[in-house]
Amino acid sequence: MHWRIFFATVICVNGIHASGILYPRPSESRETLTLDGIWKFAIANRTEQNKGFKDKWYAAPLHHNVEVIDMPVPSSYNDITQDANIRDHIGWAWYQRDFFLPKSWKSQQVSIRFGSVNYYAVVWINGVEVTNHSGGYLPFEVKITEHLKFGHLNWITVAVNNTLTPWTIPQGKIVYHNDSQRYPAGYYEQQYNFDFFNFAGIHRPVILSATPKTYIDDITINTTSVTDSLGVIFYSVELGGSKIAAYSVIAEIYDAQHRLVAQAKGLKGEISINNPNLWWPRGMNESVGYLYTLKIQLWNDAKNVEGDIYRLPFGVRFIEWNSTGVYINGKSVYFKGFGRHEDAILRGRGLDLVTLTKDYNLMRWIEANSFRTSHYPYSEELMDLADQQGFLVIDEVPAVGLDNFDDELLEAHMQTLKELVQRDKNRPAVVMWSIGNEPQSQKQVSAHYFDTIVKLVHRLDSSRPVTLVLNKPSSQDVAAQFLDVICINRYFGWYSDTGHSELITYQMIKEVTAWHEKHLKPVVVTEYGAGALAGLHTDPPVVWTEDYQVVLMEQNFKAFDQLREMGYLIGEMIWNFADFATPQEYFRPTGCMKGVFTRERQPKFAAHFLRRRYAQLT
Ligand code: BDP
Repeated sequence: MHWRIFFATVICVNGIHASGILYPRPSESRETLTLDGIWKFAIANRTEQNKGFKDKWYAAPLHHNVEVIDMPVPSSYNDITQDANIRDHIGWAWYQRDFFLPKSWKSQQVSIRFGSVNYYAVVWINGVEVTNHSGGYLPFEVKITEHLKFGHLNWITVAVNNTLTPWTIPQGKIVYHNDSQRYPAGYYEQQYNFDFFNFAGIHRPVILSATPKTYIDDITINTTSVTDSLGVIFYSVELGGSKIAAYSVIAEIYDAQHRLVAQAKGLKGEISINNPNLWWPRGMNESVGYLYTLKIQLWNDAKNVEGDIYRLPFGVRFIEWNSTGVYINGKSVYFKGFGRHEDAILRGRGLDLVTLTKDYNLMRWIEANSFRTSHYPYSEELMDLADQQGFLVIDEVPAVGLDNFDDELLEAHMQTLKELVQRDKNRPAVVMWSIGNEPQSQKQVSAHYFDTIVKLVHRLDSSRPVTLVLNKPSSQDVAAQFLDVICINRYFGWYSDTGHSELITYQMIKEVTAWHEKHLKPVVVTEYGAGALAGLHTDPPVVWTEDYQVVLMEQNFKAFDQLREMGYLIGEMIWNFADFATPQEYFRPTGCMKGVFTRERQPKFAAHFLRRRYAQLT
């Protein structure tokens, strides 16, 4: 058997998102209906992975074909039951539920949108396949009007497959064990090149939305210049539907008090805002995270009636970068923040508004100003709060630990970046795109690969710098030459010279200096840290204690202070914000314990120590 068998029935549709992926927001012309809630669920048997397709589980109520259990959406399915087979499942899982539609939607165009499904998804409405998507952390949407029934029950079925291969982003492989002394015939496991648990399922909201038949498909907004007295923005709108020519476009800008401050007509153009309230990140100005609203309205001139309306929040802020740093509205930025995970107890990677809100409260308490979406795009609900609360975000795709660089992988990687930029291009919080984490960037073939990727991202969005998070020695790496900003992960005193905290300051200074001298580019240390079991103490400190975690931080801070003074370093992000789930390993006691908060979001001593530092860093 070959790994491809697992998703033999999936045809990967590249370019599915050439069109817009605006978040479904109700307006005078738009309505939404959530399909979140309890769905019916079953996993496919390990030895009969394709049975659901063969027996058409999507064509009838799921319980007619297989024993079902209840499964909350959104959530990962892994930690919901007592069953280790479900936790560790590899391959197809099936979800199904029913729904009714309001009659008023009959004359509208109806779409369904998934915030994210990890990794492959196939979707059927009333037994008809309507779309499929590959890539676990980004939204996809499809129009389903013609497949819907009004006045009758509708059925939706989703098949989800979490198998990772050498050509998925991130990569993984299915390994068959042929040693019959140790493994029964046909035994296989999923292996992957990263340490976070590969949670699976319908992870983010499922939303039905109704829009007029001629509709606003996409909006792009960019700040082109700012001064104290004038902010200039450029907007453009894409329309969808059959009668586009009958409509004209009105663009209006409202301030946070809902006052109209500027307007324009047409599909695209420049709009000037007098005395703008700029969008500032935390700690750089008294005004933080100021958002305007761009209201786009269609108008049917012949009939003199209004058409579709969409309201998009946006910030007026301008990014520049050069060899010395990244600048927001002309002021240089120092990133003080975190590498993180979307990882919630029981929900796994499923959207959890409680954990999400608590995390922002903790990040504000500790006086951080930034985070990286390590190692995949986070939910739109989470990103909305970054915009509102003025956090700087390094927005990363799930290209973690890449170790071969062929054209098929390049294609998948580019598709992920297109989808990420399409989703997040209008967010003021996003100040840098990260094209991946810790690739084998010492391999010569990766040079052409990353050159191609960086050029693509610059083409997709020229308004933000591009980075890649590196962990190979600067003398061997071939990717940094293409980047605007260099990000590095370094675990001195932990993965190397374990326990030798006296070497950390020296090694970190040498390391960052080497990168800067080779490339003359600003450097962010995006990961450093030590595992610490909450409550474990020794003196003198040894690894795994809270005491050693703090000593390691202290030694890194000494290096950061000097490097900042030298003008090399523009940020420090500790690994990790909170402890998180990993696959089972004898060196990971239930997870990665490098959090400054526990997985329950309680502070380790490190959190208090970090808070003192972040409070004094400006
Ligand atoms: C780094 C990875 C990160 C891991 C960390 C660790 O980027 O995802 O969690 O190591 O091992 O190399 O703690």
